Amino acid sequence: MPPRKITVGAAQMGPISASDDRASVVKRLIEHLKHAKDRSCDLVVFPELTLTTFFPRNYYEDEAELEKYFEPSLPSPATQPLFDTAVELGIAFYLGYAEKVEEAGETHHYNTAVLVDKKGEIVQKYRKIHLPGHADHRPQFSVQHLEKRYFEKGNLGFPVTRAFGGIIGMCICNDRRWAETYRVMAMKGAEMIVLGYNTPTRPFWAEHDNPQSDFHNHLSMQAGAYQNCCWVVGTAKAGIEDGAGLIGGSAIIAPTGEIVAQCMTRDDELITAEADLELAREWKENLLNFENNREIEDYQIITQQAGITPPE
Ligand code: ING
Repeated sequence: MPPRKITVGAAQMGPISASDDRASVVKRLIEHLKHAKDRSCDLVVFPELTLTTFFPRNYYEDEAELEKYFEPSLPSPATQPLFDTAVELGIAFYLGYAEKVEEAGETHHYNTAVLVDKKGEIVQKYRKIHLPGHADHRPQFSVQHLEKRYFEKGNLGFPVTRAFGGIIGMCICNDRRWAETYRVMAMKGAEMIVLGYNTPTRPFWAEHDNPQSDFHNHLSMQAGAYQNCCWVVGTAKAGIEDGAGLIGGSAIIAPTGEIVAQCMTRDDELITAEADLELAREWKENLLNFENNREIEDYQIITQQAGITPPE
């Protein structure tokens, strides 16, 4: 089969402080788009919650204080310049943000990402399903991880969409650590899965950094890519945000599981690759052919229970 190529960019963002306004962040995102244009990118992947600091690290007593981190619409006045520039340059993008939405007369809050096409239209929305951390305030820890408090579980499933001559899936951060995330989208035909992440160097259950943070980050995405014959693009918000560390390591991973491009800093850094969506065909059709090899009668437990039931 002739190659089907997408030139994709992972636009890693360095730290965003709680005191940084959206205009200054959007300016940095636009700089990324301009560099991506110079490298003929079709699609740029920005991080999770990329318009603000990673605010789930903080406990907010004051509701109004927390609400400041949510977008009541997208595009919003602050993000419109990003959409306008993307259309001008003819670049599609994935953007992670905190979504506030009124549905059936109720207000909901999600950790959301959208895929915006080259005409500036939102062609796919995803709301984060695997929300890590805790809902209760844990003052004994210097850093919180309150995604379970601030966001509802996503209600849009794991969608895939036809775009750029292929089929694109999306997820967000912690989703990448769960094998089911990639499998569901691959079973819907995903050939490239794009995601953003904010991964603290210090896990919310410990008062010490996790020395395997970078290894686990790449392991999760490389395994997902290889076992599902998908390209995986993971983009970090990185660096020290108001004293709290976030890993970098943004990467573009081929369906072979190999990292073809990786960020080397914890700052704003763009990496790009020419992704041939046909690269995995021989694997998809042979060794990892789902139709001929998956034994679903033996997998029932996976959807029948969440936890573990060991033998007596
Ligand atoms: N972040 C983390 C992630 O899965 C986490 C959750 C926190 C993992 C601390 C490890 C240590 O990458 C988000 N935002 O899901």
